[in-house]
Amino acid sequence: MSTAKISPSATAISATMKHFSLSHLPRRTFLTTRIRTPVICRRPRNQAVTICLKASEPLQVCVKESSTTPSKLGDCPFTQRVLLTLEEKHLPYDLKLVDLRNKPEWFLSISPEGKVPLIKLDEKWIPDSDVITQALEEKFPKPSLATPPEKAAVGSKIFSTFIGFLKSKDPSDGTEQALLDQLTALNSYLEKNGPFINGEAISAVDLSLAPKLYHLDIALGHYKNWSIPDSLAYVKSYMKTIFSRDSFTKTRAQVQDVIEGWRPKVEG
Ligand SMILES: N[C@@H](CCC(=O)N[C@@H](CS)C(=O)NCC(=O)O)C(=O)O
Repeated sequence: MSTAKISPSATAISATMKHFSLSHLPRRTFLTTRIRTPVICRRPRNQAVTICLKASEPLQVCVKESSTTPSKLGDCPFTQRVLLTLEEKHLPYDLKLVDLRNKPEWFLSISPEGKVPLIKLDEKWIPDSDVITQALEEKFPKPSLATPPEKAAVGSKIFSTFIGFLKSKDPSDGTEQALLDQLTALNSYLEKNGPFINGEAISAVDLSLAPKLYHLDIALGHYKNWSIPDSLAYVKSYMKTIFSRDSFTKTRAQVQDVIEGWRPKVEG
């Protein structure tokens, strides 16, 4: 089992300090202290809420190992969604890289379905990015990444229509148009409500959609020489904004991994 220690990026740390008003601490105190998870300690009624620091071990996350570069993160968009959530919430974590082509016994014993991502919370291994991100939101509510329920399905058909088009061998079967329809709907939505799906702030629905758009961009570019039309300027700008965040650059798969990861679907 390979393990990679990950701490939140410098920006994330400084955002944490700002968010929890810790910037008054002497710089040396913060830098020589292990990254800690801030928790809110509630005082009795009518008194101010205070912030205290509680030492916390990094969270353990099982992720796909790269198929092209040993000991590197692989290309799973569901895993990236979980890692993005950890980064945006400034939570430290350790990666446990799993070779999914040759699943080890220790992994199968904690993941009956044999799938990543998997996270250890309160001594229990939890599978599925939907469940994991919901559990993280409940356990670590600040900063909030909650998406209002009425916006949670925005863009939700893009991934399946992308796969349909990617696998298609018949240019006139309507799969390209189906994808374009979904991207056009997202473009109109972002034009009215953006820059993020929930408006000014990034939220869980963006962290789910962005890794899928990243895969779409690379895989369709490589296998079909296709790119999102320039006319969908709000989608393009949305992707650019999210792809350039520290959380995204730190957790994204390598381009070659994405290409190799989709090869069986294209050739199969
Ligand atoms: N619904 C799951 C899907 C997870 C998933 O499909 N993971 C893939 C990697 S991207 C996997 O572990 N595949 C291994 C296998 O099916 O053997 C989630 O949201 O976490």
